[in-house]
Amino acid sequence: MTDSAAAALADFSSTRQPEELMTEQAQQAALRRARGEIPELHRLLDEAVTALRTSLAVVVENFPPDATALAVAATALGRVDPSCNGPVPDTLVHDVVDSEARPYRDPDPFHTDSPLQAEPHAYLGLLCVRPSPAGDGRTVLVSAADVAAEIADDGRLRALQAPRYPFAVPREPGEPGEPGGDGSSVTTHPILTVSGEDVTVRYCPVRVTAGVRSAGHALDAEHVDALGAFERALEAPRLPTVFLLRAGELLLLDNRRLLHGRTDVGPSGVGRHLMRVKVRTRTADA
Ligand SMILES: O=C(O)CCC(=O)C(=O)O
Ligand SMILES: [Fe+2]
Repeated sequence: MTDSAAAALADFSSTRQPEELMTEQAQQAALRRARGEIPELHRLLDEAVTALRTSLAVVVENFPPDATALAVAATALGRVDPSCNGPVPDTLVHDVVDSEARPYRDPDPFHTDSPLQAEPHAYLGLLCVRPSPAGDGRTVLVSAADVAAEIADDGRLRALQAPRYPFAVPREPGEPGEPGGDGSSVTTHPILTVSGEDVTVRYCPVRVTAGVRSAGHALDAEHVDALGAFERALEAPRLPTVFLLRAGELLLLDNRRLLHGRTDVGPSGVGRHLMRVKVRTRTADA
């Protein structure tokens, strides 16, 4: 994005708060105005949407570090959903901040976001406000299609497609027991779905590991074997794309066709800051 478009978007955003953009109607109205007032933004967003559909991820450079600007741009992809974006309800833009403590600085292994939802969010936007000065905390991406090709075995791919994989649902604070500990709080889904050329994925290692451990949801040997093959494929060193998101870079990604994660963050990386939005498409999953 050019300096002048970035300045115009920052200016546009300075007169609006993210709280004013909670409804789809307000989001669309703001996007229409921004597109009208900033023709270069209009073109850039159209290009980014097209690139995202074909490449599954796109980085927009020189984006203003602003929550309203992020929400307005993400509206080009669909409805920016304030529900289920981090622990606080009604969060349009969630601040991803690496805390001093482990495990926050440990590697964040490959996952998709919103894995417990009936329809996980179609797209994510991650805007880097401040990277780790040490250059760690790098972003890793791998496509569901590449993982399926790595697994290669039709029987295993068929097994991964069964809606039988248990994802542990964390309990509300105050509820007794471990997540998924007694099998009562588990939701089951396919992990990898191959439909012609289109391969989609839903996976979160913490949730699946706890789900599989839960007594009431024992998987049979065939599905355990397929899950093992999936997890090994995620470790294949040549598959991931690894890069450092720099300040002002906005990563838009397809949350159903890519898994994402990040490498570990050393002590000097505390203060790394991303802003995150989650986007639903009108048909839920077009
Ligand atoms: O910290 C990162 O780079 C990724 C964070 C992440 O996975 C997320 O916010 O969904
Ligand atoms: Fe994530």
